[in-house]
Amino acid sequence: EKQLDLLLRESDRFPPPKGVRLSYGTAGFREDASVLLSTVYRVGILAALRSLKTGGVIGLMITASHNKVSDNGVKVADSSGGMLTQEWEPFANALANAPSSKDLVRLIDEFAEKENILLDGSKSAQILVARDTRPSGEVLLDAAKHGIGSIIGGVAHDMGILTTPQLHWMVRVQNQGSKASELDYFYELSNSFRCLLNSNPNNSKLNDWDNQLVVDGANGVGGLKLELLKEMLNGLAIEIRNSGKGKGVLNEGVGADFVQKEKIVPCSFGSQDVGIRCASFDGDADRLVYFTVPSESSNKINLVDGDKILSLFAIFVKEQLTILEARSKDTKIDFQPRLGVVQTAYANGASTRYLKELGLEVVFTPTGVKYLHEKAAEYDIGIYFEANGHGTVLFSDYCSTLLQPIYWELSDASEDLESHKAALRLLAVSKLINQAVGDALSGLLLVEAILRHKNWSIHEWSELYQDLPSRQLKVKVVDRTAVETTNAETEVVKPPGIQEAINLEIAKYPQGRCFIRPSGTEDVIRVYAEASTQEAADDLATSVAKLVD
Ligand code: 16G
Ligand code: ZN
Repeated sequence: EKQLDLLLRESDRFPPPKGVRLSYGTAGFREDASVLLSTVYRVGILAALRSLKTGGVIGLMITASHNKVSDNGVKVADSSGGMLTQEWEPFANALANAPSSKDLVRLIDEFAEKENILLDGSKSAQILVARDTRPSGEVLLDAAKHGIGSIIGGVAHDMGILTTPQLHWMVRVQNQGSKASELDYFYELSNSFRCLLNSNPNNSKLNDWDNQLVVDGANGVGGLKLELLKEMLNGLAIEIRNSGKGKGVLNEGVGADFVQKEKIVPCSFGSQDVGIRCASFDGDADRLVYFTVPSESSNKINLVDGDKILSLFAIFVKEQLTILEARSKDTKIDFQPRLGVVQTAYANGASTRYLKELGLEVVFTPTGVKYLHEKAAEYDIGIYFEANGHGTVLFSDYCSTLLQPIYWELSDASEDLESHKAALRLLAVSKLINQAVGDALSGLLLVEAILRHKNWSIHEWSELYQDLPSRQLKVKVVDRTAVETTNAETEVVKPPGIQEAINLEIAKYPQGRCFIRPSGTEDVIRVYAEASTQEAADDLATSVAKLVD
């Protein structure tokens, strides 16, 4: 057969590396870039098959996010714009690890038959491919195109250098039948941002808004794209450092992961920034954290992490819903959306407490965007964030279809400007904030719009609650799969006895909380501890780490 011959011939050109076992982890395949050629080629095949199966456009992104510049990785955006369906992960693993071209072709043939995918070229497969700024990205992208081309009917659309969330957004929007170029993305963000500013209750004078915003672009794609978007945002003064245009190395001493884990200033920030509102992206711009530099004498920062961004978004959305609810009798539309908040065990205990005190429904999932996203999608408005800065706000179809008519009815029926503004604001948020995946660019604009709306400085925002002191450690292990957890990773079920020992440690510390989990991206067991003082959190983490060793 033509198809299988083509696959056999092409895949011979991309032999798999010896002695490397690959696994489609929480964020796709990730390794040293030098061993990834065959993997990326094979993921190209997978993306084409996925497109044939769904009948939609699929995305293929080449990035290793916050990891070092010599690493790279590949992940697939499903036709919804979200992560690849978990049902296909075992197939992804089997493909990547097939020892020979023959094995590979047999796997594909069997899988296609099982999934009823016709390999006769009768349909086309459309894949958007993109990469971050890593130098290794170019050849890897080429390998991906070869993979896509190895499926008859496979068409690769090279989108060049993008942030991961831009690619997810394009896939989602294109499958909804709308235009989805980079310019369309920038228009959507800047228009909805402007709309939010215009609906400001204080009608705050743009230029009066004294404090500057300085953004750390992690020397990556996020800084480059913000430079472009910035031009379309009049009224928001942004200074971008580590923009990706200079000499700095991607993710080296910079970026959201560094800032959040080390809690010290990134390169090119320092005493000149004391008190100023600063933000940091990760290497592919799907994470966002804020911070301030508290004093000239140290390099420590005051971190405003994903939990606080989540809290800010939740306050704002809830406020708009409350305004709408008060006027609901003015519309014939019955609108009672369920609002939910999704966190992981890494969320600072103080944030969870704060959110619950606001009367919000808070639920937990294991680490990894795919789990949080799936859970948040169960609500009419679901807000999810990992403490590390990845998150977004999801609006169900129920919401997006009702908000527009509610807005019109309210504009006719009431003099109460606030209520129809509230509907307008929620509509604008649903357009501004990326519905496919967490997005540092759109998250940044939403934070900025809400701070203006509330007339809050970063300090007022940061003081919503005080984080409990926490400590993270990692323990290198031979086999991380020996540890199994349950209850959103808060309890160990295997090996037996460990959880009881952890509980005994926790009991020694006031407000103590601690859990261990196998990393989804490295061969380590991670330890997280929280307690009323930093010393206690450190001690708790250290003693639990010893239990694992
Ligand atoms: C990946 C995940 C991130 C998670 C992290 C945990 C995605 C897109 N990214 O970067 O959400 O926080 O892994 O890493 O899902 P760990 O399992 O090594 O702790
Ligand atoms: Zn990332």
